[in-house]
Amino acid sequence: MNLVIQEKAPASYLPYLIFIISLLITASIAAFVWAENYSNLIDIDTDADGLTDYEETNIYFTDWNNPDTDNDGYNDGLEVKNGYSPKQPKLKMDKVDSDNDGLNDEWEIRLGSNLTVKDTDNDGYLDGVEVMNNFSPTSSKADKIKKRIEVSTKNLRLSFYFGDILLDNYPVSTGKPLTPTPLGNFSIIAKYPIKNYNIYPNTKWNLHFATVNGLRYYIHGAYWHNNFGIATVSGGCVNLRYEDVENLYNFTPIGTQVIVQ
Ligand SMILES: [Ca+2]
Ligand SMILES: [Ca+2]
Ligand SMILES: [Ca+2]
Ligand SMILES: [Ca+2]
Repeated sequence: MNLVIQEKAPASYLPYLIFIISLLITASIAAFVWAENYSNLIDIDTDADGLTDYEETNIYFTDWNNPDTDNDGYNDGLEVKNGYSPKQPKLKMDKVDSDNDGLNDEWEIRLGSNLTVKDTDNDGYLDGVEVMNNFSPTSSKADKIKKRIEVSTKNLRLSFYFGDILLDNYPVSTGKPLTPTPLGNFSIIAKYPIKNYNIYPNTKWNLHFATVNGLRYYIHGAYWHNNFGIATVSGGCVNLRYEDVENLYNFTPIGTQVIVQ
């Protein structure tokens, strides 16, 4: 066989051919080894805090060489897992706005925007202003993105969506069996920062979502009980913890769809 090949290929080209083939083989091996090492690098967790170096550098902006970036006694990975900021002691991630652009760190991470850059898509509008007004913080396209609130009266949870992305999920308390929360497809009719409900004055962050048989139903904060996610205690409204309801209120425009199941 060798003889046949030698006869077909002129002798003067043969060394070049062999050289090029061996070069190609070397290059493929090098590329393979590099890819292996690179993928290993992405998985490396130098300080063993549960977040990879890649995540620390590119997503959470924590110190990849210090397991407790904010020095509060809890590892970065543990804090992230439990919804706490690894950058600010004792604060939940949705209460920290690292770049002061109006969008909290938790929502930045869920939306894929940068929590250290005020205007991720560089279109002249702050990330928080865009999300508040239903625009994408990561794309300069002018298309609006629909938000949606879903309430489960069975699981006592409220889910808040930005398009297909789940922004947040909160425990709620809905109507008691004799005064149930109306089920169905509604939308936000009006917003009131403060309202007086009979014996509960100065109630904060009220989203009017339905009027049934002359009765108005709201999603609002409740300071007089702590049954969120545990029991139905309301006269039909959807009660949220004060610490949760402010973000929801601020980022829910009139007209937002509300589905109660
Ligand atoms: Ca780490
Ligand atoms: Ca910490
Ligand atoms: Ca940002
Ligand atoms: Ca922007």
